[in-house]
Amino acid sequence: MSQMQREQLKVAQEKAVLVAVQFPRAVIDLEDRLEELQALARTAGAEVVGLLSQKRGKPVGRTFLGKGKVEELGHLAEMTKATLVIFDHDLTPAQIRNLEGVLSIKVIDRSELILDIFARRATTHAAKLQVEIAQLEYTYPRLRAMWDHLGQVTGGAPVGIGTRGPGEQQLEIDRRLVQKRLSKLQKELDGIHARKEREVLRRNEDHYTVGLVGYTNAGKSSIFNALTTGGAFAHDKLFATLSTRVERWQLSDGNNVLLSDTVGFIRDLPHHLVASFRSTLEETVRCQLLLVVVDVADTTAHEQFEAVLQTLDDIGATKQPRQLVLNKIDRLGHADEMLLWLREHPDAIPVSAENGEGLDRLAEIVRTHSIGSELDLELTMASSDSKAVMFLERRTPVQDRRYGDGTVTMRTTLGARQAQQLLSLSQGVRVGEMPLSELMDTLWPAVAISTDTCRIPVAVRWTAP
Ligand SMILES: Nc1nc2c(ncn2[C@@H]2O[C@H](COP(=O)(O)OP(=O)(O)OP(=O)(O)O)[C@@H](O)[C@H]2O)c(=O)[nH]1
Ligand SMILES: [Mg+2]
Repeated sequence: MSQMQREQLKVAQEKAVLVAVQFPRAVIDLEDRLEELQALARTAGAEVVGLLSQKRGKPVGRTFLGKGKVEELGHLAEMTKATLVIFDHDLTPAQIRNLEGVLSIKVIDRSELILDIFARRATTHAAKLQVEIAQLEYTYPRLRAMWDHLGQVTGGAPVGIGTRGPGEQQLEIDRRLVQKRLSKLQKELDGIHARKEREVLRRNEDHYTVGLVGYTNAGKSSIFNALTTGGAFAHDKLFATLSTRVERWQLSDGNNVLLSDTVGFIRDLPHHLVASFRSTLEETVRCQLLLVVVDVADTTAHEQFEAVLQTLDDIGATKQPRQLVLNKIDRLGHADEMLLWLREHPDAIPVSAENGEGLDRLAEIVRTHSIGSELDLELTMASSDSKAVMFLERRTPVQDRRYGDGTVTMRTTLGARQAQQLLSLSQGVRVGEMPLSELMDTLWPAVAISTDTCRIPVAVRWTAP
């Protein structure tokens, strides 16, 4: 079934004419729309042979474009020997049917194109499941509508309509079978989802988790590779990454966090795709800190940033603090663009995954988030308490050690989150005569410790008397 679905949508090796329409109040220029559509089409493996654009008040019901424009599209397709037309808009099944009737070549919309890319790139079991569900939900109803039409034009056996043409066998597929398939896939995906959720919960208890999010091609995987031992697939194609990868990010002071890289966002992401990719996004959405990566060298960087914020809201990633990361600064010709960003977002960190610029500063900010508000403290524990001793030696800047009767007292700087980690390793750490566990709320205000409500931690420095 999944093979069949993929074939129906195949865009690879087709010669495509791209169509974009500018409606009033559109936030993105026609040129930028077409450029992104070209990148999507190429990513899907099509050869772009022609572009057609138009500015108009609203779409025409039957064919989306006006009659004259449809004719123009027909000529363009003929001249360029195109085998496929891709619209930068979602079309209704009826519009697709009408357009294909007039043009006599395959027509697909932006969502179908994105689904095709996802289908080609999905490698993990979960990703394949998710794509198939989205295809069954989005594409299947459209194919049914078309089959009736194609059946009429070709006398029952639609041929010569390229890969969208369903073969006879496919015509026989019963809607009920598809429903059955859908519920089987959904059940399997729910199982994966539940397992993921448990994994994420456990991970967040043991580690501080940081997620990279951003528009597709912003450079998330490149940053991920620059900061960890790598292994993420980074490529100048849209949707290079389709599953989530988690690696340890070793910060310079001995602390480490878990960094995750995930699928990129795009404006007007097909609704079904967002829904079915929830389990992939879940790992990132539940991270304790989100690094929102923007490709500042892209002409539509601001619109991309808006689309990312919108998607984060849509998927419910609203609780954790966000850190804006301005990537690809090596590609900026002049500083103006960056200054604009910094004026609006003074806390943003400019970086280049390509040459490493700014990554140290990013690490420093993440460190501040991950260890929480810092306090200078004198901590006493049994010198045989190796877990606590090792933790403090490795993770904190111990300034001096005094040994007493089977005890050691260390002067060091400890963050709120580190204190929690320390407590999970040992209950025998004291501040003076008081157990550290009883002083937590007094030393660090509860708000700085809770992962949900944590905002940028205040750099508290307080020396125990
Ligand atoms: N010049 C320059 N190119 C970069 C930088 N960061 C990433 N790139 C390039 O941008 C392209 C996309 O990078 P990726 O890391 O795959 O982007 P992504 O955000 O993971 O993309 P998806 O997985 O598709 O969402 C690749 O060709 C990278 O080499 C940078 O700082 N400077
Ligand atoms: Mg990626």
